[in-house]
Amino acid sequence: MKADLLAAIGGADLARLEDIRVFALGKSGRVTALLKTLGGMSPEERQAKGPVIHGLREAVTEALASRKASLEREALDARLAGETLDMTLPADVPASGTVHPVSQVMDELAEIFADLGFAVATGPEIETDWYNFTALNIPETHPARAMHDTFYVDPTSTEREIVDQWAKAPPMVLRTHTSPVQIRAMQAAGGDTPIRIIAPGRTYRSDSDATHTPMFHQVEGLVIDKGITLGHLKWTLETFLKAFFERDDIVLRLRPSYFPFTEPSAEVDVGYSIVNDKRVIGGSGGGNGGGWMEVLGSGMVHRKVIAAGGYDPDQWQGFAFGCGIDRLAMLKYGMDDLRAFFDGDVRWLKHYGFSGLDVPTLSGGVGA
Ligand code: 2NM
Repeated sequence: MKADLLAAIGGADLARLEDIRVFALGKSGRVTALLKTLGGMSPEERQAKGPVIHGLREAVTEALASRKASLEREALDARLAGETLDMTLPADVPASGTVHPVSQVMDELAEIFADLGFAVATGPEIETDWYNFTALNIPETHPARAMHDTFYVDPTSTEREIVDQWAKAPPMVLRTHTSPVQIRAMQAAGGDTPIRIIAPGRTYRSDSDATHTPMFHQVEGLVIDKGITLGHLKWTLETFLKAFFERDDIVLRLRPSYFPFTEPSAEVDVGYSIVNDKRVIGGSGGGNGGGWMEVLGSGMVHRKVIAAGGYDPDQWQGFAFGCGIDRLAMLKYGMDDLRAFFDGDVRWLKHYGFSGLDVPTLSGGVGA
């Protein structure tokens, strides 16, 4: 039996080896059966046959183990011989993502205004008519409320949630600006603390051409305190624009204008110069072919808006401003078609995308 088993083991592959193990050493295996006979033997017989049977078991066990080890070594050797690694091949560089220009500009805004003590505030994109219009002194009859400008949440929708909401508090709109965030921030502050915030985010208007997309990004700023003047507004915007465009020769012009939520209101123009036949922000504002470009809307927050935010307008004043983030990005990074911003074409992103490590601060240099 020993000779037969050892011969079989010597010629077996891995699967066959397991069969042989079960055949010889398994619960009802041949060697196991022999071991069981030892119990019924006389002491003399057991003394004679015991070592032989145990020797058989050891020999088979050892042969199985050594055959298994040598088969596994052979398999590994074969694999190593087959799988060669060419260390001279160039490394596979993983594609790295880029920061979208709108995200980049949002980061820049947050960084610059953080240096001026402004926090970033956010709020819902689906708003009530009250937060989007009424609180901002935009009367029922104002053209900004007309259907062609504002996206109303569909009152005829069969969506249960929308129908319920409409029944409770009509009507809901996609916010047309981020100003409702400022009203919410004023209410949250409780009417007795100064406020310095910017509110960046998505806004929606029913408008679409080369310079308008139905969804666009806006940033608005709000300061509420006692004794705030137009001077604070102008200094803040000048400081911001110098940091944002990374130039010291920024010139500003405040032009009287009208917004329902500010009084007085001013449009903010920034001077541009002509460099290589192109408009570049900085300098001029008139001479050498340069001129003015409108970049922001601004003003002193209207008494009614201060009151809607829960502040006493006889004690608290404030200034506010707003502008399109997409437009700021176009101006700073020389992009021309706004629609390309939201096409999701990665070739465009490859060209204009950012590493995310070059955010300017007030003191210049790379942001923390
Ligand atoms: C602008 C222009 C002028 C503005 C006003 C407010 C608020 F909430 F305080 F009333 N937030 N933003 C504002 C003022 C926005 O965007 C062209």
